[in-house]
Amino acid sequence: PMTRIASAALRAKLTTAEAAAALIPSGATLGLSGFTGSGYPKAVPMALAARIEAAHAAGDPFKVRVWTGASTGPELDGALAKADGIEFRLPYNSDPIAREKINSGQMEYFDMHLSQVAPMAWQGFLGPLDIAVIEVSGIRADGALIPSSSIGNNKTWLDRADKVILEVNRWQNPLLEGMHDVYYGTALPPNRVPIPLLRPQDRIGEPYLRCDPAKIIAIVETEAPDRNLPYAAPDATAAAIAGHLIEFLRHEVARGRLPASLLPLQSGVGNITNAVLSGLLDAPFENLTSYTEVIQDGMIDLIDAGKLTFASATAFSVSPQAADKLNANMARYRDKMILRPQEISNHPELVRRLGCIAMNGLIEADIYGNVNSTHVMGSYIQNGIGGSGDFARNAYVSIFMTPSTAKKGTISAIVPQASHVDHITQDVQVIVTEQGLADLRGLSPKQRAKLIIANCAHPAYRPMLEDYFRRALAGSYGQQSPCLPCESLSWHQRFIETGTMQG
Ligand code: 0RQ
Repeated sequence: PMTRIASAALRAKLTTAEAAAALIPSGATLGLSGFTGSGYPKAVPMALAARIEAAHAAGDPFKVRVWTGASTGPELDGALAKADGIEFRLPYNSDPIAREKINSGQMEYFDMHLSQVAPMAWQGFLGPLDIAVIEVSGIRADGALIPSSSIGNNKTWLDRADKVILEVNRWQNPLLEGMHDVYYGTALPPNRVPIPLLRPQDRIGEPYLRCDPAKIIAIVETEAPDRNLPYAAPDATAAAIAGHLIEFLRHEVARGRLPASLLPLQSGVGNITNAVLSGLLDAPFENLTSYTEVIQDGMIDLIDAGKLTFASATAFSVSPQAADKLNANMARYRDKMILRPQEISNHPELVRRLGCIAMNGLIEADIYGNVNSTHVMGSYIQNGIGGSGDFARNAYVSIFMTPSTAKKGTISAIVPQASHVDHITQDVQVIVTEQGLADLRGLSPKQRAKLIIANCAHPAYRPMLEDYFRRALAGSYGQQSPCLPCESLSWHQRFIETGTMQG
């Protein structure tokens, strides 16, 4: 097959994945590409995992530190976690093997706001970065790198790492070239300037990643698909959530609080938020745009239907079927999409300026509207905060949605007190479940509690919440956010002990 490395000087650095992995020493900090299952290196991490397993078998405690864009794929997080090769990882993870290692205490994990990873790495707060391992879709004659199906933190890893290993993946669509917009105008304080982006479709950077060729120690060619997971087909619960949310958006347009084409949409990860995008297919909104982190199946469907005119993100996060459709028709999609570094796709300045409508999933919310997006029973990490905090705090309107119960009804998603808080009540303006929607804007904590219990709680838990709130009002130390501290987390303790929150 034709090489995608147009630079003869760089072609001379071609080698095998095994030889590239052999250049990575134990204890190294690696900056890897990859964002929600797209654009992650596939061959070198697998070869590194094999090397780590052999080292462990020989009694050598080989481990590396892993920085990525966000979640990657089984060939990276899965393989390295399975080999017990990850000492520390940041940011967002959704790999099931890594999740088990983290929750059993075998792996350190720091779940950061995704917009903050690159600036904090650059500021030096995270320590030195030894080797960047980056997937690209090609290399130009002048050495410029053509990014792959995600950008994530690649610009920063390439800039900051002492050494660079590249994977050039022939599977990636050649038409990706030109779709990216890499902004090199960031600076550290006190030299920061406004980011000149006013609309989701604005181009403010260049289509290629720069890399000092002297730092490149190995290049590996691959031909391997991104491994994304399919989304669950929207069920009745997801459809009901989408219905309430769309009704709310229609109402906001009718009241003149949102333009008829809405504002740039941010849609979070997960089945529920993807189902809402499907719901928008039949909704009366036209000329929609999105300024978000990932382009999901639902957004591609909205583009096909002529409803969504433009999508800006840092990565694709699509099912295998949607990836096939995207790749077969890239010529049609490529001028309707831009991929940017995640510090720009998620930048608080830009989310606030554009007025994004943030729509994210949650694990649990309490009666005052504090949201837990990450920890089951306060201690077990599901995925991570991801970009939800970047968007929720800075959005025009911040919406969180969830089924009202989890695990076959044994868990209420609405609880007296959240067992962990990712989004404080001020960053949570609307909560939606299949039961209904609570518009919390401008309400005090007690007013919020009444609305959330009445509109969002499942009938099996609503009387328990009403009873708790009544007794909290009567017996609380203070009346601003009434609380019975010994009881407010007892639902979680009951679940841990008996397998259900039901009394
Ligand atoms: O686990 O599959 O083992 O049963 O969590 O839950 O209901 O399928 O919902 O896929 O929409 O994910 C918050 C996890 C929701 C996601 C979360 C269990 C549940 C199931 C998934 P099983 P569902 P979704 C911004 C976007 C944080 C990051 C973020 C998330 C699994 O939205 O990771 O927002 N968000 N990034 O059973 C116990 C509960 C539970 C529970 C759910 N109360 N107790 N388990 N689960 N609620 C950035 C972007 O733009 C991308």
